[in-house]
Amino acid sequence: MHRIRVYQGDITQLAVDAIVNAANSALNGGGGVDGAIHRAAGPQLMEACLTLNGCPTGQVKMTHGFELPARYVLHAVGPIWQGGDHGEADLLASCYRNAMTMAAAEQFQSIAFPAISCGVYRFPPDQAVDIAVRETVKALASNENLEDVVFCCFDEAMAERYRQKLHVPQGGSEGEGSA
Ligand code: AR6
Repeated sequence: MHRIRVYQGDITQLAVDAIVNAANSALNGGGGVDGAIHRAAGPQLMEACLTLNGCPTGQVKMTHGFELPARYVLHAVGPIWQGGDHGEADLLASCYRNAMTMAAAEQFQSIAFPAISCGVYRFPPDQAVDIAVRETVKALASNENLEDVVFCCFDEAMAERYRQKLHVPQGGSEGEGSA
């Protein structure tokens, strides 16, 4: 049975088939979750990323996880929020869709997403959570293999947004989604 859950903490600690990175289009590292993933994965991750010739916004490219507990990293490039009329919602949806398509192709059983674009790229979090949940639920309907989809949030406020959207009891650190 498919499970969607909310986890508050550091995505680099999760032993899943793939964690998703909120990368930039040069795939050359940065701050936020991207920086944390590169630090935890070790220098081989940067070497691997720099062979990929970047990644357009809305697209996803895959590397190994190297020293991470996760086997793979799906580098997704979210849109920079520019007011909402520059295709930001579609581009963010495309990140989730493409990551879920890749997870299906690779027959992953587990995947963890950070809140793509919700940090320095300033995407409004409520709208981002709507998009993340909508696209993953849609993709799960045609994926028999994926058993564990984790929305990993660094901070409590963001975790609570996902719990509300997924109807997980308030304050629960983890739980089943019913969206
Ligand atoms: N685990 C889980 N979530 C995290 C972690 C972590 N270790 N660290 C931060 N977050 P951001 P963006 C949350 O800024 O907005 C980079 O420099 C954070 O609280 O990492 O897509 C890239 O190179 C927030 O909710 O990503 C790009 O240039 C969410 O992750 C740019 O930032 C995303 O925040 C991408 O910006």
